[in-house]
This record gives sequence, C-alpha cells and structure tokens, in this order.
Amino acid sequence: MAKVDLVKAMAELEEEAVLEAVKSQLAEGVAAIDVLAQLQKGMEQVGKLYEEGEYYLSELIMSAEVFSNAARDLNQALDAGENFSTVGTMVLGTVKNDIHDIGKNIVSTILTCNGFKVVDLGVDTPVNLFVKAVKEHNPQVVGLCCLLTTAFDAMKETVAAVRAVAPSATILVGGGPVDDNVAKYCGADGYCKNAYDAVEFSKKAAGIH
Ligand code: B12
Repeated sequence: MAKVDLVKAMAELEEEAVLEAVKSQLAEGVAAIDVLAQLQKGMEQVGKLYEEGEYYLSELIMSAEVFSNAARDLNQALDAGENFSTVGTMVLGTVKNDIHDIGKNIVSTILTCNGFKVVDLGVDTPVNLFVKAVKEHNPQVVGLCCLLTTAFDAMKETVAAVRAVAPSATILVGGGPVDDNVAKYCGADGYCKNAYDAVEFSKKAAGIH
C-alpha cells in the first residue's frame, strides 16, 4: 500500500487518510511527538490557505475536527504505551471571550509528551477559574492562549489576577496574533511562538535545563 503523506492529507482535510496514517505511523514505531509535528505542519498549511482565500470558514471547522480526531488517537497511544514522570505542572486555558483551542490543545499535548502535568481549563475561561486552578494546583507555569485581538484585555486581566495569587509562577502567552509587545502589554513573563517554545520556557520555569 502506498504511504500516505500525513502533512498533505491534513492540509487537504482527507480525514480517513489522516487517521490511517497516524495509526500506521504509530504502529511502525514513529514517536507520537513526530506524528504530531506532521499534523501541525498540515494545520499551518490550512491556516495559510484560509488567509489566501483558498479555504473558507467551513474548511477551518473541518480542519479542527480532523485534527481533534487524529489527536485523540495519539493521546490514546501515549496513555497506553508511554509513561512519563511529571517534571512540572502547567495550568492552561484560552482566555475569556475566545473559543479557539486548536493551538492550546497542541501545547497541552506537546507539554504532556515532555513530562508536564497539564491542567487544561478549556476555552472562554473566566478569570476566577484560572485563579481557583492556580491555588489548587500550584503550577510552575500558567499558559494563556488568545487568538483574538479583542480578547487581549481579558488576557491582561487574567495575568494580573494570577500574579496576585501566584507571584512566583511563570506566565506564558501564545496564539496567532500574540507577540512580544502583547506579552509586555499584558504583563506576562514570555511569549511563545509555538508549542516547542512553550516546552523550552516551561522547562526553564520548572528548573530543568
Ligand atoms: C481555526 C480558526 C477558527 C475556528 C476555531 C476552531 C477551534 N476549535 O479552535 C473557528 C471557525 C471556530 C473560528 C472562529 C472565529 N474566528 Co478564527 N481562526 C481560525 C484560524 C484560521 C486558525 C487558528 C488555528 O487554529 N491555527 C492553528 C494553530 C495550531 O495555531 P495557533 O493557534 O497560533 O497555535 C500555535 C502557537 O500560536 C502557539 N500557542 C497557541 N496558544 C498558545 C498558548 C500558550 C500558553 C503558548 C505558550 C503557546 C501557544 O502554539 C501553537 C502550536 O504551535 C485563525 C487564523 C490564524 N492565522 O491564526 C482565525 C482567526 C484567529 N479567527 C478570527 C476570527 C475573527 C474568528 C471569529 C470572531 C469569526 C466570526 N466572525 O465568528 C470566531 C471567534 C469566536 C470566538 N469568540 O472566539 C481572526 C482573529 C482576528 C483578530 N485580529 O482578532 C483570525 C486571525 C482569522 C483572520 N485572519 O481574520 N476560528
């Protein structure tokens, strides 16, 4: 049987081919994190096609679905086959007023693959839920995801509230329109361009080099 190009299949939203390729790569022993990297590359192409006007909102919704289904298989494989010791904890969520979660879910999966316990609060997360989770889990890292410029103020509010109850936690921000200036505006400790940055920053925060 011909080998499926997972990046291309993801970019072209061929769900069956994507799920099959994920399964067969895992069966062949490809590391889950490498399978994930291919899916992510495909998603980047989806975003690009959307910005170029080649894809519409319906394709975006579809891409989220395909990605989530593929990630579910990956997570199952991780839970079943690989054991990770916890090197640190991150409380993670998409900020109030924002429902984007694809990037956040990638961050969660990649951090989990790198030994972090991730407490995922979901999307449209009220400030008080972040505060409650931070008090309960005492994380080294708090991650805020934000894809909408109109939610920057909610992110700023969340940073201030988290800082007040956990002054020593490292607060990281990320998501499409976020950059260093936005991180500064919100009072965060760092901006992460992608999930791999998030791992580097989080390891530093947890005292691992
Ligand atoms: C897919 C998508 C959707 C999907 C979301 C599905 C889902 N389950 O998430 C749907 C269709 C639902 C959607 C809805 C809307 N969307 Co939308 N969406 C997108 C799109 C095309 C891709 C986002 C994405 O998933 N990218 C892929 C992931 C992998 O990338 P990422 O999120 O950037 O994540 C990576 C890094 O940023 C980083 N990262 C991300 N989060 C975090 C967090 C931490 C802590 C760290 C450390 C790192 C990190 O790591 C990730 C992996 O490497 C973007 C366009 C774009 N270029 O971003 C628009 C975009 C974000 N959407 C936009 C808009 C306007 C909307 C809507 C308001 C549309 C509408 N009129 O209803 C609604 C929002 C509703 C709401 N209240 O939230 C605008 C925002 C414009 C702006 N300036 O604010 C964008 C930029 C599109 C555009 N060019 O106009 N959207």
